[in-house]
Amino acid sequence: MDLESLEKELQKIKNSLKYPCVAIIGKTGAGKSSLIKAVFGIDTQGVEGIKTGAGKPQTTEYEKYPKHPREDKPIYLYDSPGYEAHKTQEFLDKTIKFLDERKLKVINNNFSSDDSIHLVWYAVAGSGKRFEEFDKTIIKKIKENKIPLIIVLTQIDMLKNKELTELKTEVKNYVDELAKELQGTRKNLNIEILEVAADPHERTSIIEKQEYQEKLLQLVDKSIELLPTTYQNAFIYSQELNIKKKRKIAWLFIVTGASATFASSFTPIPGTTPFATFGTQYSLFQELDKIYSFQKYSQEIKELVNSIDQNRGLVLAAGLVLDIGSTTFSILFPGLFVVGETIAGGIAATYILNVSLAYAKTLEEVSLRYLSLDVTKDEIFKYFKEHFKKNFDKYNQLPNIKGVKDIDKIGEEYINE
Ligand SMILES: Nc1nc2c(ncn2[C@@H]2O[C@H](COP(=O)(O)OP(=O)(O)O)[C@@H](O)[C@H]2O)c(=O)[nH]1
Ligand SMILES: [Mg+2]
Repeated sequence: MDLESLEKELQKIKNSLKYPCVAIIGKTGAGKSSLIKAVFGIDTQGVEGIKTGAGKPQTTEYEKYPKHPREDKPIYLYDSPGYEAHKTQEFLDKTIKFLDERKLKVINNNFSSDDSIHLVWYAVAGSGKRFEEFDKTIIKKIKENKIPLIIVLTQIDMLKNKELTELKTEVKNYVDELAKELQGTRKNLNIEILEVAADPHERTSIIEKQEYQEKLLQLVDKSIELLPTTYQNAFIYSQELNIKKKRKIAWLFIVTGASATFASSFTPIPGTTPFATFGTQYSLFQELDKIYSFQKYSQEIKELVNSIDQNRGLVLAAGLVLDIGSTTFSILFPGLFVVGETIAGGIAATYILNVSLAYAKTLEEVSLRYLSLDVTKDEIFKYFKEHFKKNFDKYNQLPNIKGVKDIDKIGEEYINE
């Protein structure tokens, strides 16, 4: 397999992901940065483009973050600028201007992507316990500009049940009033009201934490639903809470790797060409690492790969790196040394499919298990190894690939598993 052409193919997939633009608007201290951190794992404190929080220089303008597209998170975020309590009017003016400059343009029934905002999360601070006039003004503007909107009641762990109910009722009443004014309904105007606690206080019980996690997941799912279809995949890729939905994205990359391998008829004969297949595998793994936000561990896996004696080939490579017995490989490819050219691509593709499905599935399991827990790297690696082995054995049962249709079928089963 020609590594360069595979990388080109993988790049094409990445280029096909259209970056959604999500604006997170709300008062200073409403919990916007905490929300961004919880959903996307992006730390905006002190990062280029977004500087808010106590003691940090505050930007006074809406700034797109990041300034340049990032490969590991295909998304753009706008965090509304921080402002001092008495400068409400200034904040309001800036926000209205911002919304007008970037309203979602509908051209021939298609949404144009240039500089428009595809979704707003409007944060209403639970801690403030108040839904204010300027909140209403901004929300109205968002809807006049036809931007899908989720009103997010934040920091709900700081509210008593009664207070939360009151705040919710107040917001709902306003939205209904607005819907009437704009001659629509909450539903067809694409307005949702959700509640979260992105960074609950330390005394929160584990059960409550899980409930809050569930609420954040609802925010993610609603966001996907409200986004124009073409931006959904990149959003799924970028968020870190709905892990299962990522399978669809992982498959886009896996199928590319498998198909390219199939087409190239490359034969992964142990002892002769291990690194070519490893190249395919490694490029794919790197892409999968990003989808599951596992990049910080890529290096370690790479070091394992590099430590392998090249001459001992794939059998040992697979065995050493990922702790699989070498027999697995000979069972997978019994006729390896006698097959003709035409089946060769099938064998290579079967191997790539097997190993990358096992890898993606393992990342999924690791992510689900450690989603909201603080665990050590060693624990993650231990869990990873065990599960990879199990998954490799499982996908090893897949029939050998004889054509591209076989690959599609495996994909369908994997996504719906
Ligand atoms: N109790 C509680 N505190 C929160 C929550 N979310 C954020 N905070 C705290 O509220 C403060 C402001 O949050 P931040 O995300 O910086 O707000 P921003 O100014 O809107 O970006 C910080 O001290 C956070 O730790 C939450 O869900 N519960
Ligand atoms: Mg902030």
